[in-house]
Amino acid sequence: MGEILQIQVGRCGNRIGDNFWKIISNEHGLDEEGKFSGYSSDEQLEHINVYYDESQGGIYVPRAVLVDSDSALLLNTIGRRRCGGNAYRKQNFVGGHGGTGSNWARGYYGSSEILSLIEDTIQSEAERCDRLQGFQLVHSMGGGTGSGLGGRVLDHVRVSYPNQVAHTYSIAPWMTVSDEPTESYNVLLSAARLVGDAHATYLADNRALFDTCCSSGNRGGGASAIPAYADLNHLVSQIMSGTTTGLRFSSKLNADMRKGTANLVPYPRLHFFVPGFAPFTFRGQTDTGMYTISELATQLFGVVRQQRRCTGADTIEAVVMAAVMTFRGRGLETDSSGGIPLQPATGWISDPERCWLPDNLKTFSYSVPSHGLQNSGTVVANTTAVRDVFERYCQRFASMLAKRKLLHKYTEEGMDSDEFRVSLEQIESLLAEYLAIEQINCSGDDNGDKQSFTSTSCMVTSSTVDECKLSVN
Ligand SMILES: Nc1nc2c(ncn2[C@@H]2O[C@H](COP(=O)(O)OP(=O)(O)OP(=O)(O)O)[C@@H](O)[C@H]2O)c(=O)[nH]1
Ligand SMILES: [Mg+2]
Repeated sequence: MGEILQIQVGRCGNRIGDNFWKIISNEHGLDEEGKFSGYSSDEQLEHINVYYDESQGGIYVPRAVLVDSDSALLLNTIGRRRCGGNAYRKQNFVGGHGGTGSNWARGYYGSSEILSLIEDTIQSEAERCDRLQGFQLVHSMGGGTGSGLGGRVLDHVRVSYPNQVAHTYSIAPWMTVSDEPTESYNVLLSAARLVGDAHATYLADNRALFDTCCSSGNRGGGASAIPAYADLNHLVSQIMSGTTTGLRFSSKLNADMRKGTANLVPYPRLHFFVPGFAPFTFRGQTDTGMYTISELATQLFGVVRQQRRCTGADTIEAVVMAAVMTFRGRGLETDSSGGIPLQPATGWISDPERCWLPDNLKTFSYSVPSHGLQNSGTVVANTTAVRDVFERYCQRFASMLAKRKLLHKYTEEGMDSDEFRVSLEQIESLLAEYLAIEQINCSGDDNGDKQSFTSTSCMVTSSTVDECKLSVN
């Protein structure tokens, strides 16, 4: 299978990217130096080339470019250690001389020196590949580096590698976790770029991650009841490991980046996915439980249904257009195509006449278990509930823009204030497209059959927001 290059940008992008490598190195049997010490080279190394480059001496090096406008932070957090298979190529660390101060424009229009270093590093990685299939950007949408410089890097790969696929793992901010006033600008400016430049965006929402950690009861081991970034990152990395399983391990239906999401995207712009993982575990904990497919599926459907949205007093239904579920572990039952027949009791409509996409629930199973678990499942859903994330920043963005608040910070970096208006319009039109889907859904299909859609939809109500503050480590 073709190779994938991960580009991790900014503090959040690098922390999560680093966690991802730790988890998958473990799943592929790589020790802390990147040497294979697993149980089955057939199973664990068959597709190792997708994410790792084999260097001299049998060391598997993560195919990653690590970028931060603040090089000290990058080196202090990641560069000084070599654990969990993170034998990064040291020349792939690209750092600048200071952060952006949470300013998208400084990240996007800032130093051309760092940009050309990044481009050169990407090029040398691409030249090492036999058949590069695509890029995977990991970044926060709230930080100036992750959003701005991350967006610039995405522009670059789309222009310079037009035949390759570009996916992003994008972390949406949440005010309880961080409340930099410029975050609303950064999120929407970033989202506007993702609409046109990414083929697929896995949207990890800090609000949903935080709520999941808060509502999951006793953390055990005397750990604090308040989730830290490391707890949220544990969940995101599990999701990333789950969503990339089909790219890294064999199944009857081998997937690549393009095929893996083809069934999820009815229209190219509507490519923002809500991901979920089951069973829930806290960071550092394992779960030796053996779950059946239907137990896991029930939890995963629950994750999708938990995506809630509230617009004023109205309760609106979010529509799940399509979803992919991946199950992992030994002894899972599959059908002849590698898929898993789910019981109708899970409440998913499979009638092609009534779905946004034919065959709108794909299931796959893989025998290699997730790190620390016997059985697990991951869901990726294309649901109109993502409006929730964008809407909560749209209003703030528009009101700050109307008062021209903090605009000078952006225009000082060479940004035209018109770009704010264009980005806002871009996101508003995206929201209108999602809304149109909900309205068609509410008014029924061509046959006027409203009831037929209700089981693919999630009732949305106001989400309970845990007000505890995040302790940042
Ligand atoms: N889930 C998660 N979110 C994070 C983490 N670190 C920061 N964030 C969120 O990301 C946003 C800030 O982004 P950073 O990655 O810190 O910023 P940056 O990309 O380095 O950009 P600068 O503003 O230039 O420092 C805020 O919304 C934070 O809540 C992390 O480790 N995990
Ligand atoms: Mg930073």
